[in-house]
Amino acid sequence: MMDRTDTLTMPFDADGATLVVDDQQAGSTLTTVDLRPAVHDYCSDNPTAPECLVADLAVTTLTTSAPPLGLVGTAVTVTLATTVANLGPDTPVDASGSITATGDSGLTVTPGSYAARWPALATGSPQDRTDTVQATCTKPGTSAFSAMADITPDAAKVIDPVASNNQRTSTLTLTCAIPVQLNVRPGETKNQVNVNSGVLPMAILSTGAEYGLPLPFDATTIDAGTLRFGTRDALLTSSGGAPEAHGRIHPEDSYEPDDKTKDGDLDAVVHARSDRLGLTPATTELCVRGLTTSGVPFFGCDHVVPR
Ligand SMILES: [Ca+2]
Ligand SMILES: [Ca+2]
Ligand SMILES: [Ca+2]
Ligand SMILES: [Ca+2]
Repeated sequence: MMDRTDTLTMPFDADGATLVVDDQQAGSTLTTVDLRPAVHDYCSDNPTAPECLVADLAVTTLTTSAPPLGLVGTAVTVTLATTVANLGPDTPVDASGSITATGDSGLTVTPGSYAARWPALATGSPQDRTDTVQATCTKPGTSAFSAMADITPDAAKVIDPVASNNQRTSTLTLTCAIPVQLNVRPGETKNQVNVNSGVLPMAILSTGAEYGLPLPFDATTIDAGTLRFGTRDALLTSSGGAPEAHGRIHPEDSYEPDDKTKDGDLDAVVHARSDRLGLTPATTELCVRGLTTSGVPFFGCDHVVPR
């Protein structure tokens, strides 16, 4: 038996993708050759050849945005905005790439990656796309989120002469609060609030991982000066809300959410002026956010009946 080497010569086709060698007598495929690396090598060496194209593709912007405050165990939506451009000279060219999002050890991010397509990307006509991912904190405080976008020409005959602008990253710091249990009007289940006047008593409870809360919380560690009371939207998306009316917490064994039992450990009884809470007759929920003395954010809510 002898090995033999044959050479198959064919015209150069810059759009060729695969070469299939068939054994016609046997009716079978002998081999399939990917021509793209050969085309790419040829055009890299001869970018001015008439069969080849030159287009500097670039990821020109990548921005990431998220709500100012998330909750441990609850996903927030992070928005990734990407703009890509063809800086020429040849135009238009089809391009593709990926948008990838990752978090540090305190974050889970889904989905982690999107395949991106930018068809007929032309000079002077950048293309935008927006992707969203869900990020969930597994610990309170700050976590690092990072996104990356890249672009590459689809055709092997298109040479991108500048590699440094083919990829861009964007980072974001997410802040997540420990979910806590608030009890509006401890000892009363109706939780009626006069929206026009009065000082509203509430208890922020010291809890274990109970009442559906993912982590334990010691309410006696609250930094009273950081407390804000208001609607969920006002507290999670802006820095609004009413402060603690006396600027201090009252450590006291207050009522559990059933408004009947006391469990023996100290909670934080707090107060806020009702007319500063931003409640309307349609509001069904009053919330609190703040920091512990060691700077850990927390957030919790209870139902209310404004009148
Ligand atoms: Ca480029
Ligand atoms: Ca109550
Ligand atoms: Ca407790
Ligand atoms: Ca207690």
